[in-house]
Amino acid sequence: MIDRALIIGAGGFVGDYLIEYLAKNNADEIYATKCSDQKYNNANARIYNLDILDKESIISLLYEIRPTHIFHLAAQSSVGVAWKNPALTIDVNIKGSVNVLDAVRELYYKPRILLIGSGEEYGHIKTDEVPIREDNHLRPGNIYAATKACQNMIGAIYAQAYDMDLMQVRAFNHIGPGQAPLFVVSDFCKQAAEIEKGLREPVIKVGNLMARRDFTDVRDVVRAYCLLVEKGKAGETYNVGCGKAVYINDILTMIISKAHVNISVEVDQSKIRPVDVPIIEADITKIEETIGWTPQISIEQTIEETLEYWREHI
Ligand code: A2R
Ligand code: GDD
Repeated sequence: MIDRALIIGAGGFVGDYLIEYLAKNNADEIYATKCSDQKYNNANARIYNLDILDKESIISLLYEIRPTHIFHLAAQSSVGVAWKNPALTIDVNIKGSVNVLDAVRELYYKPRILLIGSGEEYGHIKTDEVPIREDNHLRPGNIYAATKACQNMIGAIYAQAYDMDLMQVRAFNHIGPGQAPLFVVSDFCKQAAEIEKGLREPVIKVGNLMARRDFTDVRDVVRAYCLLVEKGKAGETYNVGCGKAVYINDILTMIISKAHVNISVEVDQSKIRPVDVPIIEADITKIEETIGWTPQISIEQTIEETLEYWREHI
C-alpha cells in the first residue's frame, strides 16, 4: 500500500495511466506535477506546477507533501528531439534528475524513489548480448540514451553514498492510446487515421524501418512500476520491456493492414536519425523473478486501440 504517491512529470504520456493504476490499486493520496504551460488535470490526483530545473521549488513541494513514494517521470523523452536539442535534453534529464535527488537528500527523509531510464541506454548491443540483461555494458548511441545512462549512474551513486531508497528501471518502448505522435506507433497510426479521413494523400511518411525495438503497452508498464515500488530492491535497476523486438517495418505493415483504405509508404529523409541502433531487446528475467510481472496486452491490441484513438481525436 502507498500512503502518499508523487508523480513528477505527470503531464506527459505515462502520467495519466500511472495515476489511474495507482487510484485503482495502491494509493491513499496521489499528488502529481505538470509543467506550468501544460493544461493537465486528473480528478484522482492533486496537481502542482513544477519545473525540475528549479531545485528550490522541488524542495518546497516535497516539504509540503512529504510523499512516501516518488515516481520521477519528467524528462525530454524523445530520441529525435534530443538530436535537435541536446542541451535541453542534458539539462532536463541529468540536471533535473539530480535536483530531484538532492531535494530529497536536503529534507533528510527516505521516500521510495523510482527513476525512469531507458532501454536506449544499452545502445550498440553486440549480437551475443541479445536479449540484453541489466548488467550489460552501456554503449549509448544517441544523446537521449547518454543522458539516461548518466541518470542511471548518478542514481546508483546516490543510492549507495546516501543510503537512498531508490530503484531504477530501463523502460523499453512503451506505446498506447494518447501517446504523442513524436513516437513511431502513434505517428504511423495518426497518419493512417488522417488518410482514412481524406486529410492527407494516401502515403505514410516513415523513417528507418529496419530497426528492431521491444514494445510494451503503457498499461503493462505502469503496473510494473507500481509493483516495483512495492516489492523491488533498493539500489537495483530493472528492465521493463516485453522481451521480444520487432521490426518497425512489421509495425507499419500491421497498421496499414488495419486501415480502411489503401496506403503506400515513402521514406522521409528528415525522419532518418544520424545513428539508429539496429536492435534493442530486453531480457526481463530479473523483473519477472522479483515481482512476478509479465506483460499481458498484445502489440496487436495496442495498435488497434491507438489507431482507434486517432480516429476519434482528429
Ligand atoms: O516537454 P513537455 O512539455 O512535454 O513536458 C514533459 C515533462 N518535462 C518536465 N517536467 C518538469 N520539469 C521540466 N523541466 C520538464 N521538462 C519536461 O516531463 C512531459 O510532460 C513529461 C514527460 O512525459 P513524456 O515526454 O510524455 O514521457 P513519457 O512517455 O510519459 O515517459 C515517462 C518517462 C520519461 O522519463 C521517459 O524518458 C521514459 O519514461 O521513457
Ligand atoms: N518517431 C519515429 N517516427 N520513429 C520512426 C519512424 C517515424 O516515422 N520511422 C521509423 N522510426 C524508428 C526510429 O528510427 C526508431 O528506430 C524506432 O522507430 C522507434 O522510434 P521512437 O518511437 O521515436 O522511439 P525511440 O525508440 O527512439 O525511443 C522511445 O523508446 C525509448 C525506450 O527504448 C521513447 O519512448 C523513449 O523515451 C524511450 O526511452
